[in-house]
Amino acid sequence: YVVKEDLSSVDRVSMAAARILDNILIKVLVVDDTRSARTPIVDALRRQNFTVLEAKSGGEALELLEEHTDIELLITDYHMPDMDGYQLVRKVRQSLPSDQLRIIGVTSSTDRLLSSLFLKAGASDFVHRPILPEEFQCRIDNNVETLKQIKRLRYFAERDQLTDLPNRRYFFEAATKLMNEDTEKGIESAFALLDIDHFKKINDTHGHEAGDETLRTLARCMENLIARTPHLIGRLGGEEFAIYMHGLSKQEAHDWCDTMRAEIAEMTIKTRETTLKITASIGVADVQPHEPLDNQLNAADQLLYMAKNSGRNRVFS
Ligand code: GH3
Ligand code: MG
Ligand code: MG
Ligand code: MG
Repeated sequence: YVVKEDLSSVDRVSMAAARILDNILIKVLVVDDTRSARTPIVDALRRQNFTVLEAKSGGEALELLEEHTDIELLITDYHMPDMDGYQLVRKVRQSLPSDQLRIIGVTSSTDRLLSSLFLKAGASDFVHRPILPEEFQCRIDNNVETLKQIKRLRYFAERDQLTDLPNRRYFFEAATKLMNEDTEKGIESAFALLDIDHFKKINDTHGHEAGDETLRTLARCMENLIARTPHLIGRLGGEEFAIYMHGLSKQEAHDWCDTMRAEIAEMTIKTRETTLKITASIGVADVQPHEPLDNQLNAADQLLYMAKNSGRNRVFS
């Protein structure tokens, strides 16, 4: 925890620079029917390095939001011919909540009621015209900071602390979504459950710290194998990992897992005091359409149990 006032001016400059570099990743949509009103806002945002899109109407804005699902900030005028700012915000909020999209309404200072209309419709904030650059900057900064905090919280809520892999909760959510999509499109997919063999012995012989290092090394190994695939991995708990293999038949999933099993057996784990080797057993079950995720994983678990019983360091499907 760093108190801002304690930072040297160099730190402060580099922090500001880092913030501006970060902005390039943030896509902003500016909606106004009048070009001369839109341009100063767009220019100010571009100077701040934001990636900026423009729309001349509410209809155009809705199309752009559908096409660019990564837009995170919407700045919209109130008075526009086809759809006013209030209607636009109402429509947008039906599908995009404020943790995904921040909305800043722009209202003329002659009608002060418009700002409360914007907020009622679900806008995160508003500015009055004529826009004061200082105030505009603060409102942008605050909303961007909120977005960043949400991302940080989401990251930690979805990750396992020890291995940094997706955690059980995230895996269940994401795998259920993928599974339903694949089922709907008729795409074959499969689940694997992986469990380290005799992991307790590593803890007992080399200590818990060595056990933790083993889990981290295994996680990096599996992450590398998954990196160029559409598959999803998660740590379900302890020394048990799940993989959703998108687009693979049972046989293909079996072969893919066997390659992974062989890589794991080859891998050396460097702990503070020693180098270790491990093996793992894997159960692979193909997705049964319309079965809940729990049942799918139970099927993989039974196959994992059989892999353990028939000698470990093997894949069962
Ligand atoms: P098997 O081959 O049948 O799977 O044997 P095993 O020893 O791997 O299985 P068992 O379930 O008996 O032991 C799992 C051990 O994993 C027990 C537990 O202490 C350890 N463990 C679970 N989570 C962690 C962790 O986060 N860090 C460490 N170091 N150990 C963990
Ligand atoms: Mg207008
Ligand atoms: Mg286990
Ligand atoms: Mg085990």
